[in-house]
Amino acid sequence: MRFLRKVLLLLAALALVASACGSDESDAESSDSSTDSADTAETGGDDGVAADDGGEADSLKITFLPKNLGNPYFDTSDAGGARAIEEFGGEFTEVGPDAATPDAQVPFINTATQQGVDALVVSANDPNAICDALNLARDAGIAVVTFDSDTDPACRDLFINQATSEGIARVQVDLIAEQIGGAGQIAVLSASANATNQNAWIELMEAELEANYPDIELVDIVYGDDDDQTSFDRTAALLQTYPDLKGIVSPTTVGVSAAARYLSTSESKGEVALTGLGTPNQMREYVEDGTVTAFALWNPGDLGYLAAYAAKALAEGSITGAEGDTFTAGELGEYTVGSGGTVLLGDPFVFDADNIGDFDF
Ligand code: RAM
Repeated sequence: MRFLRKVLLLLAALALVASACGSDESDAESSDSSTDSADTAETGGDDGVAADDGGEADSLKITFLPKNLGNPYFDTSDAGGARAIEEFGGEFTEVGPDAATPDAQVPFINTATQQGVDALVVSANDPNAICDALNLARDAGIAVVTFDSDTDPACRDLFINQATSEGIARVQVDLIAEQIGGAGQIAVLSASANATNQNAWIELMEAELEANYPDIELVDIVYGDDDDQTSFDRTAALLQTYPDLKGIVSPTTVGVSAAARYLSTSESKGEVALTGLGTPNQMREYVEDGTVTAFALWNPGDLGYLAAYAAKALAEGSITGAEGDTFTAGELGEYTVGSGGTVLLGDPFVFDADNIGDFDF
């Protein structure tokens, strides 16, 4: 099997070289914040891959690829992944682009494929742009897990979903409705225009508004690209363009914290409500100063932790990603693969002034 794997890796590497020739992608901008596992990775030979019989791996090499680096949400989720990988004695690496653009992740996937890692854990910036690269990785025997933001399901083995999309949409709509008294104009400040997760949530938010809140009008959806300054500027522009705006929903931790920072020193503080998906540490000061009353999220650390254990189970061959497969995710316990190759972490959680002090992430 090792020979077969090496042949597959070689073929994949050749295919990558061929595809790189026709692409303007470059590794020049690559960032790698690996926990420096390279030494151990090499001294153990190139088959940290587990036995095909599902036995324990000596040292599984698992690479986390977030939407972008420098985003505290992914710092927390990837730290959860690193903790899990340390628990089971694998090697954690984190790589990623600076900007959350559709195909910025492709060179990182290709590099991981050439390196012959055992598993890739990816939050996709685009449902299709990274598909071919992911499938090349899979052809080379690498387990591909998406978490947080999925690709086309045909390009991965499992998606680790933070909460149901319906639940994430509903909690944000209910929060903004409550905060603006059930009527008036609202806008959405999203992440990047192609983000699979935000787009799924926005579509369901629109349906939820239509079904249950006829007096709320969604006047605009703008994109801050999960970039702090862009999100800050988009917030300013929204307030200027829509003087009657009652509220903003930002389903991204980068967007909601940048919008809160803008609002907190503007005339609109307390006049324009803001909610969405945020981390307690980024939102704390805005809850304390009254800019924001409540927002939602899940535990990103648990999400990364669960994704790492799912990657381990796939790489070891103890699951294939089929519906009904079960695996144990360390201290989080047992999980079952649901339909469409997804594993659900749990329910979204609402943070407010009463409970935010209990959280530190
Ligand atoms: C940002 C990213 C991420 C999303 C969170 C809520 O950090 O867009 O994908 O899940 O917000």
